[in-house]
Amino acid sequence: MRIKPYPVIMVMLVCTLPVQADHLEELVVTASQDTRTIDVADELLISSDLAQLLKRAPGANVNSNGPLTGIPQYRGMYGSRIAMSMDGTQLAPSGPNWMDPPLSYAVGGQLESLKIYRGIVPVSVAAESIGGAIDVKSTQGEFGAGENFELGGRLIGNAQSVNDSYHVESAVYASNNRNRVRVAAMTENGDDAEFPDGKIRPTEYERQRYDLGYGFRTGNHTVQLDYGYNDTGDSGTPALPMDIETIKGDLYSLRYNFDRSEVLNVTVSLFGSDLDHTMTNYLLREAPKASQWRRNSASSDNMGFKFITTVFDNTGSSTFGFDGFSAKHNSDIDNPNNPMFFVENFNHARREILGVFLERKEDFNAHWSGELGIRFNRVEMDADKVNATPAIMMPAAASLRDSFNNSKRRQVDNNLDLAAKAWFRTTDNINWYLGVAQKNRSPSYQERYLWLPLQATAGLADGYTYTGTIALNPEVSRQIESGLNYSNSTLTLAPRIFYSKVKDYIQGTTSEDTAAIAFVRMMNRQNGTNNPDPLQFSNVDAQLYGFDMDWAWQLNPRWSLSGLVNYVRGKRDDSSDDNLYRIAAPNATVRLTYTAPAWTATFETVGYAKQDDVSAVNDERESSSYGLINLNATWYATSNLQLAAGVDNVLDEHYEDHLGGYNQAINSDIALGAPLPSYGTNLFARVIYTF
Ligand SMILES: [Cu+2]
Repeated sequence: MRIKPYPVIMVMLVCTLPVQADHLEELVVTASQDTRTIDVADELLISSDLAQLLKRAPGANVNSNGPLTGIPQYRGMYGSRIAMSMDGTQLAPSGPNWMDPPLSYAVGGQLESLKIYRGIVPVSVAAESIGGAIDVKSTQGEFGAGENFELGGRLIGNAQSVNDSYHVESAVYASNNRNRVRVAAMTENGDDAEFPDGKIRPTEYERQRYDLGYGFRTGNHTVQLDYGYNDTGDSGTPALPMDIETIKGDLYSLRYNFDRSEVLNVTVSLFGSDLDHTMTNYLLREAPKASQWRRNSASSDNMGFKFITTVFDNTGSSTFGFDGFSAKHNSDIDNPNNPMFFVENFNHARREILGVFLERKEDFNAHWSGELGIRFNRVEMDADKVNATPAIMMPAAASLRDSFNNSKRRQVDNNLDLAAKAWFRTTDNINWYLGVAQKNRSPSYQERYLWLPLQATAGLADGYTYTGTIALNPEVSRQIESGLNYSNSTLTLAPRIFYSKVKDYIQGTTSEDTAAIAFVRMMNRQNGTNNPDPLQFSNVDAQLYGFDMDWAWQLNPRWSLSGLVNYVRGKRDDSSDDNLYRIAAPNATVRLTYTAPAWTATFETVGYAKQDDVSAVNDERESSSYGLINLNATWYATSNLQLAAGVDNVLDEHYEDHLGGYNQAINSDIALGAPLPSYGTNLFARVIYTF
């Protein structure tokens, strides 16, 4: 991938506003003071999992349970702690194990940019952003200059050797000065991936995606209507107890924008999605005996809106607005060999959030600037009564069902978020930064309403069954971070240190529910399994702290060096001295890039330290250090044609990503419960043709 040092002007001029990628087409990762924008079009991402791109921003990483399931991690927080928006819309995954994380609904080639907020997220950006925020923008096509329609488009194809996969997509845009239309389609397919000692089964995947968009513009007003259809077929998730059979999703959004540059900007959006998902433990992996076949049919119905207004004045801008999002989840388990068997895993589990916010950005003078934000959120959750065959047959399960059905399941949380940031520019080269915030996250529906011990944990993939706790408190994080942005004509550095104290951090703890423990032990006797006693989602206290930095050094007009350094530590902050689970190991990346007029080439080394700060309660295993070498080159053959090729893991290193989970599928090459190995040497090539 190409990285050039961020020009001096970027850090200097962009005091409070995120830089738009299109202003700086040269850059792959665009830095502003508090965001990193990855220009997806220029980015050489071959993986079908867009989340892998996050590894190119400081502080970010990915929890992976399969080839399509990357769950963003940022500074040690992950899952629903990270807000994710796509063109201003959001969605809740249909899978109770996050087989379809929100980011999996974004299609690489149709994206303009992937923006990661650095550290404390402005309250205007997302309702709940305790751990960070990611903002994805798709390419809508540009309005034309005159009344005649112009046609353009893009064709992208790539292939990789490690899993014999291909990916083909095309987008066609037609537009004049008032109308724009977009039609796009994508198909991709991969086989089980190889590692140096065999194959990782099942990691095959198949997915299709279709998109339609229409925009209308008159004067300063724009209306945009978008529709997307996602169709994922058989796809493996070896770190989880089941594999994806289908994920079918309809995504809608309607957006109105009024934009008078530097005066007033108003956006109103309405959006929704209908996501349906099935998964099984018998189609892609070796099936258990007939009585233990399980199929889970799950869905989420999502609806939301956002109204946001920004008024600009001489010294800054004020943003205010309100937003809402509601998600309704169902999840039912059956056994195709036994029509009598059923489990109502989640029955109309609902989560509704309404928020109102106010934010002020101010340039006080040539040296000082700041941002102040306040947001109030009201979260209301509820779930309907449940039942299951085990609850009819076994007293322990009956007791769990009855206590769930007889409890007050409706819960309301009132959460106050605050964020304050200040920048102080001492010289033309250095900009100091200090930020403090209080951020909340109300529990997920799994954390509150998982009534029967199951591995339905939004993708924790620790192999434990869990039960929820209806009365959980929201997590409250109090955060402080500091750092500086340094930039001269050849060198850019942006180090940050951060510390968060999280009150009521939600973590699985050893269950004290005798019915839940009895149920798991009884199932073990019945099925000949040896699942450990269950965990229960509980409020504990935690702290997370660390350091991250990206840097770039232009050696001369042709050669540049760039890289990342990340360190995060997460541990309990209550009577337990345990560590937090699934925290990225310390790591660093260094890239050497040669840039010629028509091509670039990059030599990349990635090093991960061992992770021995592991969670005892999650039975997390320590992981070893490793180093990788990756190579790639891009040739801009003509103004319309771009060719790229490369090799990842050149030395075919056998290594285990600490965030890659443990094997739960029978495989002669990898023992059950062993850490899943990462991919071996991968040759890849990509063609982009623009017309
Ligand atoms: Cu699933």
